Amino acid sequence: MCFYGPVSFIKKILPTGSQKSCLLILGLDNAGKSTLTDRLAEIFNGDSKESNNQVSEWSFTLNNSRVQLWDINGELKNRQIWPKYYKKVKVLIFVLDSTDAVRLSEARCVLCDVLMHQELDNVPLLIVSNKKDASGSLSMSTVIDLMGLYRLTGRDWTFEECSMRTGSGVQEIVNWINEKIKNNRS
Ligand SMILES: Nc1nc2c(ncn2[C@@H]2O[C@H](COP(=O)(O)OP(=O)(O)O)[C@@H](O)[C@H]2O)c(=O)[nH]1
Ligand SMILES: [Mg+2]
Repeated sequence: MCFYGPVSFIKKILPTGSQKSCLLILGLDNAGKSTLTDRLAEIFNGDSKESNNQVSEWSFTLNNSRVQLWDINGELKNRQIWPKYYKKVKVLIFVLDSTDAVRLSEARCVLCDVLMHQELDNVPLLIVSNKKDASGSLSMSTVIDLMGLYRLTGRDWTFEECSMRTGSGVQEIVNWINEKIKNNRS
């Protein structure tokens, strides 16, 4: 099923024409995107710009640079709005639920589809394997294997294990964002 909302609503949730560094957080529903977004918003002292069922938008300052963060809903019916954001994206984070082996194969297809978009060719990618605190969380090597990441070559990508619940790995994500936003400006 596809999402067809009123034009005015779609315009409202699309990115505006600012020159900010744009950070996009994608992944399947229930992966932990919004929990990560809340943590980042707190750490970076973000201002909430928009929040509805499709997208949560934040703005913050990082090393004197304005950063716009979009956390977009990962349900199937909402994934068709993702490409509307790709043109402006400078940094991409893709969140996985490391406890859900079945949906990792779905995540693999979805990530593969995302990376087919040429607008994202030179965009640094961080793949976050979330929920490391939970029982049944799969090892890094298993997640990499199930996601087929050994085939992901020719682009700047990194893999990070974390738990949004305990906070483990969050600092590494923050460091990665800092580094990539800094590189963006130079
Ligand atoms: N155990 C555990 N649960 C988490 C973690 N991160 C998020 N969750 C839970 O997973 C569910 C989905 O999280 P949410 O951020 O809404 O996912 P989203 O759909 O990707 O935005 C919520 O019940 C969260 O509390 C984590 O690191 N560990
Ligand atoms: Mg969410």
